[in-house]
Amino acid sequence: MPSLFGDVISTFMGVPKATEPKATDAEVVVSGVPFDLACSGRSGARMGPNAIRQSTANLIWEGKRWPWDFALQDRLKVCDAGNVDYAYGEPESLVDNLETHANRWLKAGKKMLTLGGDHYISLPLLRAHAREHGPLALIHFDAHTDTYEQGTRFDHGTIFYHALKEGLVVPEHSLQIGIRTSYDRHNHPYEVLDANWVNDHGSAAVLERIRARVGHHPAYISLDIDGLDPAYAPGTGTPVCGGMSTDLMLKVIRGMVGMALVGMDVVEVNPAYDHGDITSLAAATLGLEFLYTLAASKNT
Ligand SMILES: [Mn+2]
Repeated sequence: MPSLFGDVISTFMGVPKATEPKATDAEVVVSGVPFDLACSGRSGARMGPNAIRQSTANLIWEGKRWPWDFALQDRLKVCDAGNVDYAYGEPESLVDNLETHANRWLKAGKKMLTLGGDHYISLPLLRAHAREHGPLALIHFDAHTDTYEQGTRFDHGTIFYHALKEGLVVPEHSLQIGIRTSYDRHNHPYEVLDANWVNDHGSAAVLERIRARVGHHPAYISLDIDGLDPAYAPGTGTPVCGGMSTDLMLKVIRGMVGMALVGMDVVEVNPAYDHGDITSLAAATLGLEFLYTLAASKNT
C-alpha cells in the first residue's frame, strides 16, 4: 500500500504519464490547463492543476475505494498527459493548443478529465468534444450560469453563451446545477436547478432531473468548484455563499453510472486562497469519483 509520505505525486493518482495517445493503452487521459487569463476576479487558478494532483496523495492509499467495491486500476486505464502549454500574455495560443491537444486524445478514442485553470478552458474543450461526439448535453455545476452576453474576448463568464451560439451543446438536454447568482429566468436556454432547490431536495431529486433531461445523450460535465459553498471550497476566484456541500456533489457525480459521459472538467481551483487544501482535495475527489463512475459504467 503506497504511503502518504512517499514521493511527491506528479501525476493524478500516480497514474503513468503519457504525452502521445498512440503510446498508451489508457482509456482516459487527465490533463492540466494552467490558464487564468480570462478570470474577472481573483486570479491564480493557473496553479490549480498541480495542487489538485498533489491532493490525490491523500486518496491514493485506498485500494477498493469507498463506497465502490472495486479498485479503479482493475477496471479503467488512466494516464496523465501533464499540463497544456501556452505563451503567457497570448490567450489565443492557449485556445489553439488546448483544442489541438484535446482533438488528438479524443480522436484516439480516449475520454478526458481536465483540470483547470479558469472556466474559459471549457470552451475549447467543448469544441473538441463536440467535433468528436456531436452537440453535447451539458451538465454544469456552478454558482454562476456563465451565459453572460456582455464580456471580453477571453472571458470565463461567457462560455456557455458562446457554446450555445456555436452549436456545441443541446440546450434541451442540458442543466445548470447549484446556481445562486442572477440570470434572466424568463429567457434562459438551460434548465437551472438552483442552489436553494438542490440543497432542499437532495441528491436523489437532482439525479432524477439530470436523467430526465440528459437521457442517453452524450454528456459533458463542466464542474466549477465554486458550485460548492465557500465552506467546502474557499480557494476559488469568485466564491458565493449558499452552495452545495462536497457530500451532495459527490453523490450526484456517483449517481451518473450508466449515462453516456464523454468528458469532464474541474475548474477554478485557486490554491492561493485555499486553506488546508480543502478546495484542491474536493476537486481531486470529484475528479476521481468521475473516473470511478466511468469504470462502473463499463459493466452496465
Ligand atoms: Mn463560477
